[in-house]
Amino acid sequence: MSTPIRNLAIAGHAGCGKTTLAEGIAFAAGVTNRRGTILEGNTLSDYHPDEISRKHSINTTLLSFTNQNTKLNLLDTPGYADFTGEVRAALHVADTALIMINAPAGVEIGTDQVWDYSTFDQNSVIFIVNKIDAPAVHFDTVVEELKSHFGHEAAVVQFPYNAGPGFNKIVDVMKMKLLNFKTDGSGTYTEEDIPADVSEKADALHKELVEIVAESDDNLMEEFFANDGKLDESHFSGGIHESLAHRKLFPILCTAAEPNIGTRRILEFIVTNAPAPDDHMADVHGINPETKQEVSLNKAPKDATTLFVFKTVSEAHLGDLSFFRVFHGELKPGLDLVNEANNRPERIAQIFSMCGKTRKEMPTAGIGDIAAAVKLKDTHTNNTLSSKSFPVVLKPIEFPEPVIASAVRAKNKGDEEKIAIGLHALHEEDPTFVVIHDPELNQILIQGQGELQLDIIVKRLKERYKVDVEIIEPRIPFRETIRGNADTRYRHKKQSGGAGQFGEVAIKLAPKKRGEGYQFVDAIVGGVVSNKHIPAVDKGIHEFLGHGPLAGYPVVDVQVTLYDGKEHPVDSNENAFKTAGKMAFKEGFLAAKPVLLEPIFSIEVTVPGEYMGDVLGDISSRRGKVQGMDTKGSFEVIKALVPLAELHHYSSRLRSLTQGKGSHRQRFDHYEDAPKEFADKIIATHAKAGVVEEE
Ligand SMILES: Nc1nc2c(ncn2[C@@H]2O[C@H](COP(=O)(O)OP(=O)(O)OP(=O)(O)O)[C@@H](O)[C@H]2O)c(=O)[nH]1
Ligand SMILES: [Mg+2]
Repeated sequence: MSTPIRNLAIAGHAGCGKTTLAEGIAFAAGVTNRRGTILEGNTLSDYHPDEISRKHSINTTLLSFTNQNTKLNLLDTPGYADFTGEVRAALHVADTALIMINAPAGVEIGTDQVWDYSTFDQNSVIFIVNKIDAPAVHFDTVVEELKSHFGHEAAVVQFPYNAGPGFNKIVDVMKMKLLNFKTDGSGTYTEEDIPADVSEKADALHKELVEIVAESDDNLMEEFFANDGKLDESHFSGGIHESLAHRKLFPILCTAAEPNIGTRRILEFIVTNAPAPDDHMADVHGINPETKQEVSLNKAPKDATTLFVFKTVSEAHLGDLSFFRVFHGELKPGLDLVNEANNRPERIAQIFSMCGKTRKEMPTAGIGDIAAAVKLKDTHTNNTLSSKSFPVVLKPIEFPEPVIASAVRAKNKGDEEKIAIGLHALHEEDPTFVVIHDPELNQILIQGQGELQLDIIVKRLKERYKVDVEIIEPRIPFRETIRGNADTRYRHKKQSGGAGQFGEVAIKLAPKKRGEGYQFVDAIVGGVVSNKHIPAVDKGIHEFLGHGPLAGYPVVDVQVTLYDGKEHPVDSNENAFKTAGKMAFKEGFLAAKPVLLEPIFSIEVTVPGEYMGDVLGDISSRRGKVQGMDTKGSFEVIKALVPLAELHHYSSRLRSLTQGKGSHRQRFDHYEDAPKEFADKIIATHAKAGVVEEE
């Protein structure tokens, strides 16, 4: 029989202790004989130099190891909002989410976020309340918060006996024992009787747990009553496993990962109770790329293989690694699969079991397993590889939309192409990082989840592609339009040597509604401008629309009516009418109360209530208009409209205003007249730049 597998992702708000816990679990499983720490920078999962120097995780790290005859694939995800794409990807392939909470802080915005992701992916959830050794820990309050945020399926399996500094005793209401942990960092514990002062509490919680689990196991209640209101741990197992797999129970456990209290019991708990891959994903569906019909992997032939790539890493010392989960069949080196995204064949070379930066060659990866492959030719994150006999595309990871944009400029001329190649490769590695070459603004825009992510991208670009760029403010895509009407006549006449140029037009300009665009109306009567010249007028104006007369930005929403003109039998031609149209338009536009339009974004800011005042004040100082407020759990959600020109660095500002507890999303909403003073500044800057250009 093949080894049972447990796929777990540790997720939670930044700094709650995920990496420290992962280290403790690996240590308890015997992977290492010395526990690394964040302070010393020697943990298994934060091995990247950026992670060591910044003291927090940037990448999801896979720690695979075997314990008690079970293979654990533990994904340690970063908590910082900038790297939320890593969390989404990890939860997409994990069966169980270990959602960690920083006890002194309670449910934070990052907790809520990962909960939403785990709900989306229907992961089993185990809550781990960490840092119980910190001063001022109110465990019961955290439990209340968990229940009110995530429902009454959140049930206590453990509570601390001596919370606060020196914490080392946990009451386990599944075992109905006091777990007394050694304080020497070894993580070992002895089981003792539950002390009398908490026995009533333990009994009540034990009963609560039994009642929840009994919903998935009919016999449990009878056994419970027959046994004097107590159930042996072994009787729980089947029920806990079932309730977890069906999201009927979200057990709450507690730890102090740093001093290694509680960790070993977490390892035992997940090995025994966490769902196996086929408990959680019993029936995976995908789309047959040929028929476009939904297909079930359960219907795939036994010898067909399907795998999904959820992460790509390219590092100098590791080479290109594609992290995957096997969803059907078995993977062996030499196997030929097809990448359904581009219909190209991929031959699997070596496959590796990963434990941080250590990799160990595997002869085979079975169904449900998570591992890494090297040297895939043309496979990226979110691609499905499948056998020819059963082509399928699995549901992709839904990466979040970018929340910030910056622009980059090469420090050295001539590097542009290398920069483009490098940024493209970095996007393949991290799909939440988006590169756009904006021809209108003539800038390379880089977009992502936060400034830290973009800083790291720039650093990687330098390290790997040896090109230096600086991050600059992106130009704002202003627009120009008119608020009034105008009527102008323009004669273009040139008589210099040879053939002359003659074209005269009279046009009326009128504003149109936002979004209606440019419209040309031919109202010539009596053939004063002959049919063959009329399109030239339109064309001349059209060519001009890209660079408006006010400040060089595209012109939108103007109606132009050509109602009169004159032509010359010899000198009139297309060019003459193009020029006449253009010049008439320019004069008319400037006479028709021209205005500068600026893009307005709608933003949604989520913050704990206590920061509302500061955040609202900041929004109004950015010329923002609040549209509404809502409550989501213990957070306030503010909706507002803010000009893009005022949103630069907003995510960092919000982070500092709320001590990292606020987050925001933004998207383009509409264009609006820029306030006069602001518009005048932009127009003046443009005029100055124009003068420089002409010099
Ligand atoms: N007092 C105390 N400190 C802890 C505990 N667990 C972790 N820490 C400390 O908290 C800090 C953050 O720990 P990490 O393990 O890096 O937390 P993380 O959740 O992985 O952080 P990110 O990956 O950046 O989100 C480190 O300084 C740890 O030493 C704990 O149980 N008690
Ligand atoms: Mg970490």
